[in-house]
Amino acid sequence: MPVHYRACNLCEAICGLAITYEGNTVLSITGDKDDPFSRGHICPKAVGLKDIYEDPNRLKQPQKRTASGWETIGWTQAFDEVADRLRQIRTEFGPNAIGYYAGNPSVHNSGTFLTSPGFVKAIGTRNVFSASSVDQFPHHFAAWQLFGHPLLLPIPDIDRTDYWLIIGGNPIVSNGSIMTAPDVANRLRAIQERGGKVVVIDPRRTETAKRADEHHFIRPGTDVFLLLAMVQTLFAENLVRSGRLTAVIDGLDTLCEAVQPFTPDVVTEQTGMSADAIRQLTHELAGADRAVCYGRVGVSVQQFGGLCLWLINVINILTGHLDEPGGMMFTTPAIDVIPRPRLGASAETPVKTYNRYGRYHSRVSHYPDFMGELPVSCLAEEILTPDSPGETGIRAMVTSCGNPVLSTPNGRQLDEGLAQLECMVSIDIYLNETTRHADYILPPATGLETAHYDLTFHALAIRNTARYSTPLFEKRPDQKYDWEIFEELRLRLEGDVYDSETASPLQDPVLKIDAGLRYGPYGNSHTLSLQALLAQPHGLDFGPLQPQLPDRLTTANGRINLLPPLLLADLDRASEVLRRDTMPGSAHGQSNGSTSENLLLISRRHLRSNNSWMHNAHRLVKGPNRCTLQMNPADADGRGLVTGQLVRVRSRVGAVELPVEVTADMMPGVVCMPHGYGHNRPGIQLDVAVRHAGVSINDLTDETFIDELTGNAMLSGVPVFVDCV
Ligand SMILES: Nc1nc2c(c(=O)[nH]1)N[C@H]1C(S)=C(S)[C@@H](COP(=O)(O)OP(=O)(O)OC[C@H]3O[C@@H](n4cnc5c(=O)[nH]c(N)nc54)[C@H](O)[C@@H]3O)O[C@H]1N2
Ligand SMILES: Nc1nc2c(c(=O)[nH]1)N[C@H]1C(S)=C(S)[C@@H](COP(=O)(O)OP(=O)(O)OC[C@H]3O[C@@H](n4cnc5c(=O)[nH]c(N)nc54)[C@H](O)[C@@H]3O)O[C@H]1N2
Ligand code: SF4
Ligand SMILES: [Mo]
Repeated sequence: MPVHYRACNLCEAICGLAITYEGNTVLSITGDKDDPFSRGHICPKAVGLKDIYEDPNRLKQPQKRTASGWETIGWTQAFDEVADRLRQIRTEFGPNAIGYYAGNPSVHNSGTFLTSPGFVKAIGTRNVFSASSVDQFPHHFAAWQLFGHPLLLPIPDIDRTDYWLIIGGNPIVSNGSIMTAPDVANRLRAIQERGGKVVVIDPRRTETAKRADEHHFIRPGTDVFLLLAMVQTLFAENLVRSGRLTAVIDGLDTLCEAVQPFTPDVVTEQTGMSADAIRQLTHELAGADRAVCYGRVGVSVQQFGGLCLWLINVINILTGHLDEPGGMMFTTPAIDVIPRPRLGASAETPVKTYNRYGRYHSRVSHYPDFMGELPVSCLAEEILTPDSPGETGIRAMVTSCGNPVLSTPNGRQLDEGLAQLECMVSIDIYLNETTRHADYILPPATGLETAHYDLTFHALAIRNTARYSTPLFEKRPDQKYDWEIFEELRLRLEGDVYDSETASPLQDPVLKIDAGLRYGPYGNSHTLSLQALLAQPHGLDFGPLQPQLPDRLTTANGRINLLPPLLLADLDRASEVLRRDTMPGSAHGQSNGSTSENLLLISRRHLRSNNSWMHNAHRLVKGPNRCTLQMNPADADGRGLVTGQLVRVRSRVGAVELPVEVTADMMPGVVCMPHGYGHNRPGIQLDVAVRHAGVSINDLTDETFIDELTGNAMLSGVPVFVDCV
């Protein structure tokens, strides 16, 4: 039986797969034991690739909304009509009248990754949004402020660490994020087997917490105070050892002074963590030779996400754990997209620094842009708020690889906004909660039908690796690749006239991948190329991460400023909240109505789900209902609730009903539900998912709760009220 080897592109772990097949049928999907990186590991979602390939609901040809329902049309008609509609709107109202939203699979898909930016540029709009602002803007912000470029993200070297502090991440379920590490469970166990320790800080006793050596509950959204107290302790107890980096860091004294008020005792009440526990953690982290402090979605989707990620980096720097084996390190990816501005810089041509922040602002709430995007929390208001003098709102949307109706705060409001658009185009494989509003759906070939090089996740991996996957199955002649869709639309939108006869030919992005490999760090001297990778179907491992500071810094002066002005200013915002006790949901917080009984809502993931879009794979959704509200027994008893009972959860923006699940895994005062459910909207074509509809957590999250510094949504710690139905 033939076997096809490829990387799974469903999550960040990029596991190697061995797929046996016959003709056009997948017979089995197992882990590729010869993949040096994933070593045979896979999770249950891998079989989802077969389900997606075979899914009768998956769209393969363009769909057009007509008075009598959806109509299948040809590709040329679809490209021409979409381009005409968008061009008309651009001519009449200007480019900003067209909005663009890119969802998560955009970065799991090299075709989209390499060609969608050209299309967005051809539209010329500033109204660009993505899932990054409900996910990892704070990581990019901190990397930019400290190291000079938002993509220069440090990765925890967990294979060589002896102390792993995990704050707001659940890698046993998520399989790791901003840390491509297939088989986290065994890597975590290896830390323990070599005498190391794993500590988790999380308002829920997660699957990762259960395997760790220690777990501490923390009140949602208060990590900034924990982290400030840790930095304060490092200074106060003389634990600062910045080692090799001492020569390149600035601002140590200013930082020491700025954190002085935040002693462990001062933050205890807010965080719910004892001062002793905070001191102990700090001593352990500082005392371990090889240690790393790592934070992920839980600390990013907060009111002070930017400060949290900055502080996590600062803690690693001050304890000598940045750019050292076993600490936070930088990758040397085979294709490196981060410029090296210091190369060739001189007095005449000074270093060109990154400046894509605050160059323009959103029309209604005046949020600053970051990385060429605006916060998705303000997308709905940009559609729904009438034009202001000299500035038009969004009248048309293009979505690609995204389901923002389920994945962004106050999804109901966005639902309403999308329904009012003059034109909407979705590049997507499903007719779902978001794309049901489209006038055109353009479905690309996907998964097993496509070639893939993981530009993003090799750059975020705990080892330097590279792998190229060829398509397993040929796409049908009437299907298009994502890059063909973006390129066809780009060519039509770039000029005022488009002539298919004279238009330049489309360029397969594989050429860019080949060039990237050849000119990358393993290219010229190590002769890496596409050809070389094709000969290595199990992928290549170039070894562990290497220290590379200060050379890798892209800051103007080649140094690290520990307390950049934007963060210093934001520290005042945090101090003020601590002083006046105005966290959302706190006694004096800005919750609705009576505050005495509110609970704080957080989210969770499940091993068998992938954000909002894999609930149509019957093998992944079978079993007990997973869309439940987890609640601590003390909170349940107080409300007379037992497991299985239907409850109504209310927030400022909406209400949902779902069964309660009483569990001591939740911190008292905190409730938790999964995100990505809510497949109960009319007009969607997801036959399996609608039978496991659940309700959407983002019908409760609040678009006005935002990290003002970075523009990231605050999804954690939303005040809610829970009553019996
Ligand atoms: N409350 C709460 N909300 C959250 C989160 C949370 O933890 N809590 N997590 C946030 C995070 S981290 C993220 S990343 C976002 C995700 O938010 P989104 O990216 O908006 O949502 P997804 O569910 O990933 O939707 C993926 C879409 O891509 C489509 N798709 C799948 N494969 C392909 C393909 O090959 N090509 C194309 N064109 N389309 C494809 C699917 O049909 C689906 O419509 O959600 C965020 N929302
Ligand atoms: N199976 C599966 N895997 C996935 C996904 C999926 O949907 N399903 N999604 C993928 C995506 S898009 C991403 S971005 C990654 C995310 O990867 P992770 O960040 O590892 O995953 P999460 O489950 O979101 O973990 C966030 C943790 O933060 C905790 N938390 C919530 N609020 C707070 C808080 O205020 N403070 C602290 N300290 N902790 C808090 C939550 O309880 C949760 O355990 O996972 C990816 N992998
Ligand atoms: S862990 Fe992620 S990459 Fe690995 S098989 Fe599961 S979904 Fe695919
Ligand atoms: Mo994400």
